[in-house]
Amino acid sequence: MEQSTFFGRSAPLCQPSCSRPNGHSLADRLVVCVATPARPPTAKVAKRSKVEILKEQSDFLRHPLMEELVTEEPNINEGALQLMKFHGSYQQDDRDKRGFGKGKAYQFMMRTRQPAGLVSNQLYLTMDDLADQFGNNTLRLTTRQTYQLHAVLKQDLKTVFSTVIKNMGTTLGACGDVNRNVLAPPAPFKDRPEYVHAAKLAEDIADLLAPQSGAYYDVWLDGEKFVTSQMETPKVTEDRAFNGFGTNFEGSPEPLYGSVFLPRKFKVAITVPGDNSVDLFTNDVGIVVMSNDAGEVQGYNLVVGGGMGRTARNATTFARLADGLGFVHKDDIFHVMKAIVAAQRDYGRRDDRKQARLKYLVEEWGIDKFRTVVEQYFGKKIEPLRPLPPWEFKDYLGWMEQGDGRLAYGVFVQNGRLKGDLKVALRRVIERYELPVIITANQNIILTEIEPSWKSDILNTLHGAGVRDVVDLDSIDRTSMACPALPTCGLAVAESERSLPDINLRIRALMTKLGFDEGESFVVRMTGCPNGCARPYMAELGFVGDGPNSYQLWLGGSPNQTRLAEVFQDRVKIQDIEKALEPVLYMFKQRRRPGEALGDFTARIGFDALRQYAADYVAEGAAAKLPKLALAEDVFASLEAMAAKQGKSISHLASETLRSSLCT
Ligand code: SRM
Ligand code: SF4
Repeated sequence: MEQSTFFGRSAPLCQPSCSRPNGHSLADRLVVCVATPARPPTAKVAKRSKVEILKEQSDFLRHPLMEELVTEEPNINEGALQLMKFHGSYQQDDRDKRGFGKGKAYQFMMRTRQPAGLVSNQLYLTMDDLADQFGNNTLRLTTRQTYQLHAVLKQDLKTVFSTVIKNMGTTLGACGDVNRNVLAPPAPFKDRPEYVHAAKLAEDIADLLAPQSGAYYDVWLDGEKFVTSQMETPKVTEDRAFNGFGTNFEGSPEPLYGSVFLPRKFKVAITVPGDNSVDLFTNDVGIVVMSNDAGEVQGYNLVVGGGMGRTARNATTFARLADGLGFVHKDDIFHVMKAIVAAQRDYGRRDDRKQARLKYLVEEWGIDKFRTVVEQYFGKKIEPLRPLPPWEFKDYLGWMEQGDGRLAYGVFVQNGRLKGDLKVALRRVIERYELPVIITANQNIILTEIEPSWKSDILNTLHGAGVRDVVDLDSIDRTSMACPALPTCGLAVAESERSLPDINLRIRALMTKLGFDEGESFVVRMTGCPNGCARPYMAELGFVGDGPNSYQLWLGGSPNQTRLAEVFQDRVKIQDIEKALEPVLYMFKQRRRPGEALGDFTARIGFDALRQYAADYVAEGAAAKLPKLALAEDVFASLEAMAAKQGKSISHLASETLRSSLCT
């Protein structure tokens, strides 16, 4: 029998309406009602951002979008484009085509929503066709296991949306102030129940938190509600309707979100102990499936308040790792998720969108106060976190046994861009063998349900298109990611996807010059602005665009994405990347501990030491241009021995020693 827990304000004993519809009666499960938390005062109208008013006046995301979609203009107005995000699309313009007097070349980006990155064969072929017919012949696999289709024209939107919906896809809630795509490991293993459970839970939570008003079908299917939305797990429907503790707006078409939805986007990732293929700590909510020794799911560890987004020169915005919230039992997961969402809904900032993510609420309140408020909406105590093994990053590339006699094959897609021969070859094998696929949170794709006898044909087809096998990949490429940035992203201040491949090659060349082994590697991530879409603040080496052709360098993230990086240097021009990196990499090579990763090294050694080293560093080849100095032989010999001992070059140690004695 579960422990009864009274906490917070004095609460009445539970009324029947408060018992959870989970089969337990009050006799065998003493649930305690807690009064609905007081909402922020209504007497004084709080200041609200413009987007809040637009949401409220939209009739649950319908107007003015419906009107704007049928005008002759190539674009839609501000009100409509804000609503459009909730439907899964952004208005953009091709920034390469901007020019004096030309006006903007308007186009739309459409994002799908696919819990756990699972894509049916039918949807894969549909998206592939849509990219050719209505997009720019490419598809983008995203860092949240979804597709982005770029360059759709306004007049084609309805065709594109309705085609996706009718082919078992959806874009509802892929963007906007709602729950976004729910991540789960792209593990194709049929004999690992914890992974199967994580993927199913991703789907259930996506359903639980999906907008309910029907506006999506009104806009894109003229009101015809498509069958996919009616197939949700019965417990999801039941728990969504439950309103024992003030999570729901009774009678509202949006029972959880209400008419103004959430203050900001909301992101959830699910994983199993030890597998950090989803960058768990960067999400608003991270869920870890906890099983017993027999492999039966017992419940979930929860972390909350992660996020990457920053704004340039605004120190009140920052990347943040999620904090441990606690453990909940298996049957309670939907209730606790609603409770967390309700806390963010009611207490998240609505006056300033730059401060509106859950991470700022958790930061301001502290995790204990946040937990207490969540418990009020949840109706019971959240238990302490249960112990976990260390985290590991898994990329799911190459051949894998599914555990049911079939195989899966993880294909590397540089920066997630499916195009050209690769796109054609993938389509060929996916169509020929009717393969479903999984998109990873690292912008790659996994072909699944492969019979062993198909393997050589699949490999021949892919190799023929230049697809590199996992063993032939450069290890820097393999774990690196870049966001789309230019030319489609309206917020980009620097290149990203188009620049990173070349920068990776330059980093590899520098490492070769410095004598690193060929297999030496670290996690490199790049974004074209500080918003952090490729999660650069978790990388061992992050490039964050801070101006045209200019980047901040971030160092110190861990290889398993559990530690935040810090900014090491601002405004590094793209042509000066080697100059900035060489001292860091040289010091790493000289002074690392056996097997130490770059991110762990830079975090251990500290930025002061790194910067001092860089200031004294004499780049290879540069010595010829510097003033010469003759030394007595015994001094040189001592210097040489000391330099070897300290892992420094002789010039470096000489400059450092002389500077400290002469320049104080
Ligand atoms: Fe992102 C906005 C692309 C994952 C943080 N993101 C954008 C927009 C829509 C630009 C805009 O608002 O006009 C970008 C569209 C670019 C284009 O041309 O396609 C964009 N974000 C992406 C994708 C495609 C990057 C990728 O390389 O895959 C990812 C799509 C994921 C998805 O399927 O939903 C993507 N974005 C992320 C992530 C990573 C994640 O979620 O794991 C983050 C950091 C985590 C987080 O949310 O804190 C992220 N995107 C942002 C932000 C900053 C949010 C903040 O809290 O400040 C913005 C700007 C905003 O929301 O105001 C943004
Ligand atoms: Fe655009 Fe910035 Fe996100 Fe890159 S990180 S896609 S530039 S918003």
